Amino acid sequence: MGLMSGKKGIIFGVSNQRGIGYAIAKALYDEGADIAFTYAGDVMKSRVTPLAESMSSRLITSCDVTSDADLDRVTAEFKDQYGVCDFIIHAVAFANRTDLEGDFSTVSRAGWNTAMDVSAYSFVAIANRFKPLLGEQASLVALSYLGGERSVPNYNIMGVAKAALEASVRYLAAEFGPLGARVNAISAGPVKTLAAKGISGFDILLKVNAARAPMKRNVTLTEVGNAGLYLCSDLASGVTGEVHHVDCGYHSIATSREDARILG
Ligand code: 0WE
Repeated sequence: MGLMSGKKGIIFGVSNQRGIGYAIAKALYDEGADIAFTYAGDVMKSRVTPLAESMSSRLITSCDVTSDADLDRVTAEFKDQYGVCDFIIHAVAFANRTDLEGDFSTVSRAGWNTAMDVSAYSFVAIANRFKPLLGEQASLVALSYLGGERSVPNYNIMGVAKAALEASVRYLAAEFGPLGARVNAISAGPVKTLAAKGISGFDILLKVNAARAPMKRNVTLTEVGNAGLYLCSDLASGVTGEVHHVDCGYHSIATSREDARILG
């Protein structure tokens, strides 16, 4: 009996085999979960479909999370196909490339709104629509990053969006708790995924994180996937409103031994 056997849910934001969304989906699938997948656009359709089929998915559908009509349709499709929803994974984020470099204060109103809409509001909009479908011990999980709590060079508007996402996790946890549903976030350390491709300074960021983290390395996709499995499973039945760091301990240090040595 797998940890997720008999549980049905949906994942937003799988992009390819090297992403965090896929890593979580795989960890859930390997424990018996029945997973619906959404993709944004035709390029993603061709990438996500074989991955979803490899997990015998019963629903693979398009979803632009900035479209209320799409969210309504996807919710209806899920209800028709599965009836009850036991878990929701939100692994969606987007900011304009130009807003992920240079000075934070140059962000435009439109750039701010895009990042907040795709990366934070969408989680709340999905949670609201799926609320009537949630099973008795449902679990909602969003993906965050330390840049939502502290400034990280170039993360800029995405940091503001992750702060909003993490606050939304707490408000949703308060609202959904009485229904028996839990709402949490995973704050993953940096991982070299499609979402990180071409981001200026990302390789340096990976080096800095590995050098300073208590575990002296970066987190793996499998580790983030397993954390997603834990939060979705009944092993985490007492956990809600939490931002769970899966980052080899990087968030927990202020000054590393290396910093002290270099500057001392
Ligand atoms: O949340 C993220 C990245 C999300 C993301 C990625 C892109 C790349 C392509 C959002 N929007 C876009 N827009 C694009 O056009 N991460 C946690 C990964 C990440 O991104 C960074 C980081 C880290 C870490 C950007 C700057 C600095 C650090």
